[in-house]
Amino acid sequence: MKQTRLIMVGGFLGAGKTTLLWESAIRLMQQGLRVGLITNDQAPELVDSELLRRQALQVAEVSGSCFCCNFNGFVEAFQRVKAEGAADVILAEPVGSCTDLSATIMQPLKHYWNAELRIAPLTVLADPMRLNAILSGESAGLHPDAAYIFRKQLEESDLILLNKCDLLNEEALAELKARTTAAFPQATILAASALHGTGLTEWLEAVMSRTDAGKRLLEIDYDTYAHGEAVLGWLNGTLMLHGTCSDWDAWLRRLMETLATRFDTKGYAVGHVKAIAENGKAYAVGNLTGTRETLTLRGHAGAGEDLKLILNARVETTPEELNRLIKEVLAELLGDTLREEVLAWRFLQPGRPNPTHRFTQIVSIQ
Ligand SMILES: Nc1nc2c(ncn2[C@@H]2O[C@H](COP(=O)(O)OP(=O)(O)OP(=O)(O)O)[C@@H](O)[C@H]2O)c(=O)[nH]1
Ligand SMILES: [Mg+2]
Repeated sequence: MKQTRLIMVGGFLGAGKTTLLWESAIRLMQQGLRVGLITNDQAPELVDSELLRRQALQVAEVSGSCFCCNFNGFVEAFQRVKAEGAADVILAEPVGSCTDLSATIMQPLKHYWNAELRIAPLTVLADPMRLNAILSGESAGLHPDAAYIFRKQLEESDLILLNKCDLLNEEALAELKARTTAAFPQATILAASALHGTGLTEWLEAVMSRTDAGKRLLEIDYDTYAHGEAVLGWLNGTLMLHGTCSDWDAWLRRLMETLATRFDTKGYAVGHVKAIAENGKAYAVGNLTGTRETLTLRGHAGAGEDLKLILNARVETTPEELNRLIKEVLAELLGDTLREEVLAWRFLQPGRPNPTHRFTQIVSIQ
């Protein structure tokens, strides 16, 4: 049986996983490989899936819980991707607040699916600003239990990819590499900028050739882990906005800036708030991965009468408060000239992680 290479890319919310998957998928396809992607979230209506599908990539979504709590859903997803596209490579992105993947995903995959899959080392992406704070024993603006998840993700990794290296000078990058190596000696440390495409060749070489997946099992306190997830309110919404707007980019910018300012004023730490504004083929994307200065916008949605807006927010507050605040901001920005039609709207608090499998021994493969 022809084996499919499976590359799992974890890491905290906003670390750049989807950006890396997108850029890597394109490179692999340019080498003539057939590539499938699997995204994951606590609820459907994902900006990530929408973005990846816009690049004509084949995407399967596992939503409703993380991969580890829905192992069978993950297996169905990779089988569907394989069947539909005869994929040579599958790139998979777990929820950014998920950890203990080695025990709950990597070991069961090696145990049950070794004949079908060649599993790459577990890569964990890290945002350098957050990582620097975590390495200094701080919580990177997050609740200490959310910071605990960030640390555990790195602790169980086979390979740490320091992402967003375009934001660091050479000296700062060398220092971060040295500190990361000292703190997480089990992992290979590589650096990249998923956004600008640097460092990806070396990472792709490692994950396309190595099979030392899941070399380490975590010691983890599930109460702290569950609380670290539960401090984040989660909101996924899809809206159609009707009414004439001469500049949807400016509208999206105002939406993201207003949200950022409200979260900062209230002292609600942001995991990741992302929005895609789609006006037919044209689209713009906004991302907020912390306080207001982390806000970025790209793409162009132009002008027009109808806009599809998908909004995913993971913010440290209750889901009810997150819903109230986002609805309030939307109402302000819609004013009298725009009308909203809600296509989907969910807000929730992630439930306690309850893995389908949890192996307590490393599975060795030939
Ligand atoms: N400067 C810089 N920004 C990056 C890089 N990679 C990703 N980003 C930005 O980081 C933000 C988050 O990127 P995503 O790829 O959505 O992050 P993610 O890890 O998939 O986030 P979740 O799915 O919410 O966990 C976006 O604004 C990206 O443009 C990078 O190499 N450099
Ligand atoms: Mg993502």
